[in-house]
Amino acid sequence: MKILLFGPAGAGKTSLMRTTCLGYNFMKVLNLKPTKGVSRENFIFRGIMELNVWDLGGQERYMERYFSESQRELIFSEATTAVFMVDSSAIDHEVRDIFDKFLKYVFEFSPKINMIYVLLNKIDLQESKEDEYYEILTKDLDGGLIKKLSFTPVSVKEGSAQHRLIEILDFEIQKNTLSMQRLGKIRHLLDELKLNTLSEYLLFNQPDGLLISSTFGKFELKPLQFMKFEIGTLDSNIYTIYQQIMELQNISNLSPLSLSTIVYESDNCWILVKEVSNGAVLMAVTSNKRREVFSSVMNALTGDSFKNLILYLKSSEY
Ligand SMILES: Nc1nc2c(ncn2[C@@H]2O[C@H](COP(=O)(O)OP(=O)(O)OP(=O)(O)O)[C@@H](O)[C@H]2O)c(=O)[nH]1
Ligand SMILES: [Mg+2]
Repeated sequence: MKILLFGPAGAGKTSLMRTTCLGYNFMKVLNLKPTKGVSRENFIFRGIMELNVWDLGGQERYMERYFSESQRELIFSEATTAVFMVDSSAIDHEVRDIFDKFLKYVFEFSPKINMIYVLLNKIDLQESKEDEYYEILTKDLDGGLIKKLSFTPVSVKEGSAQHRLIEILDFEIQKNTLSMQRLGKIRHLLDELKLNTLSEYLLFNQPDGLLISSTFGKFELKPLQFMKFEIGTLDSNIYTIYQQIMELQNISNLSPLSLSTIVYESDNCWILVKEVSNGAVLMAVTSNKRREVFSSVMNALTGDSFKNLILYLKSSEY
């Protein structure tokens, strides 16, 4: 799926893409350099849909190039989603001309697009004038055209821009038969894991941290911030102890420690977190703390249903 991220320099396009698709926090995008021309990146969104994001650097010299006769078709064709973003704290009347050209070429070269999303960004700033920008962008626009535009005041800093982009992309998932099939299959595999374990399972995508599916169905959750396990002091410590114990027991073939499952304990349940493959993290929440329940979850996480899930996630094409 080709996603166009378009708009004047400094609007926040790259910030939006990195925070949404790579799970970066805002601090990490504070000092981004301007994007040089076209930057294309691939992401797996929500674990089921491949995105090809075209993040188009907004400096004037690049704009001229995108609209030039030799390039416009390459840039604006075959897009499934088109997003136009502005910095509402820096009103610039010349952006209207860019916006008009953008609309013209998107509709001309990607005729399947029936909605263009306009994000009026940086409303966290006091000097933000999103209403004024809305007027500038829509003044004297044809009524039929306005119906094909969806304006949202947002802030990447506060998270509402990411929320809106996720909403837009979720809508694309719903329109995409293949993605819906994948989702159905994953849900089925989770339901199989759940069988006889008295636990609920949630599967998260990496790196965006979004919920792929769960035995509860789909619901709003904050993205999972999952750091890859790294051999730190505690781990290497444990490894040394483990090594010694194995020596004491005369076991020579020492297997590497894999920290693939973490267990959390609360007063009334266990929560197990396990990396499924590079791209996904599974969470199991038990309904109580009985010993049988714990061992049934451990069985599930090491058994065939889990293997089927891994195989499916590895095999499926987007
Ligand atoms: N206050 C505030 N700053 C933001 C917000 N979104 C982005 N910024 C900042 O705006 C600056 C420009 O962001 P970029 O993401 O590089 O903008 P861009 O649209 O990719 O710019 P070009 O690549 O030149 O087209 C960065 O310093 C961001 O930290 C926001 O919602 N609020
Ligand atoms: Mg950029």
